[in-house]
Amino acid sequence: MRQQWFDEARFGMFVHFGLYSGAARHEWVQNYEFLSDEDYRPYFEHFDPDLFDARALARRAKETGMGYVVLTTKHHDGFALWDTAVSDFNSIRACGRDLVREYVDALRAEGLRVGLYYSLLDWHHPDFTVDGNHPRRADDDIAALNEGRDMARYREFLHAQVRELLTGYGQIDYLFFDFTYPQSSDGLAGKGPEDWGAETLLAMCRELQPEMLVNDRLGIPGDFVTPEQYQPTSPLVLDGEPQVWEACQTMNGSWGYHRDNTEQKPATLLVQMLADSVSMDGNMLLNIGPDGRGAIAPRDARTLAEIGEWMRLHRGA
Ligand code: JFZ
Repeated sequence: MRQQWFDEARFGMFVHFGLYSGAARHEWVQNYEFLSDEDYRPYFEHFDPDLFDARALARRAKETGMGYVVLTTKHHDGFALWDTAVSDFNSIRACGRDLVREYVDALRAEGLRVGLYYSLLDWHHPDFTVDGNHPRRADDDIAALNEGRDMARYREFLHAQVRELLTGYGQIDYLFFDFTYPQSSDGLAGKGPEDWGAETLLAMCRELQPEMLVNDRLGIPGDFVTPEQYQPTSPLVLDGEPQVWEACQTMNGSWGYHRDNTEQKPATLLVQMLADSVSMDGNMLLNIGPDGRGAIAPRDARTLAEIGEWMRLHRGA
């Protein structure tokens, strides 16, 4: 069974890190505040993750009792944390580092499974059409803005980037695509499997990384389903088939570092949620958002330490 390691691990760490971490007010900041490329540029110019320590991160995940980690290689803002050849909007250009390389090496050194998150949305790419989820959705003439934009070209770019991730970094165990939205928040048309070339993309994943688990947010069935921010109350079954599932959860309501968000879930609650997931045959992917310098926020570090303590006491061998 391809997903045996995933079933056995039950608990993983999600890491949201990118330019928005420097803004420190939610990973959708560019969208929420209607920021143009120019407005957003300073976060690129000043990106300096001097405290991003992949080894420390991997050790932290392991000490918390987690079996795998999932890093945002590119979030909706389009900024790539690796040395991508198809865009200059990447971490090599910003700070001279391939953070995906550092991350993958660190996980392997700690014996953890390697997960990547990749955003299907891309607010930076000039061919990604402006829809209701786009930072420029409030522009006067969206039709005019979209005239030169061509999702077929974006698709090529998207497939090229995923190919880079699946060929340049050895074995990848897990891929989280994000996400398909038939309608965006204000009721405008969304984007779906046809926009992503989902079937072709999934076939490429199978070809390049046959053992890799792929989630369901391409809008076509994958290897596991991804309830977000809620806990299923029974095992998930579809057409009589038990589903492999993973709930992803934030510590405080924002995925990217949010300095002033203090609604931290206590470790006791998170442990309860993990136990609930496991009892319903599911996994839990618990998120941290390192700050703009790449450091794990002290409040998150404390929570992880408390969970780790519980895991050591109660998980057994
Ligand atoms: C997405 C992102 O927009 C968000 O920033 C974060 O990365 C999260 C893990 O994923 O948000 C979603 C995606 C899908 C759903 C809800 C929020 N959904 O299917 O309900």
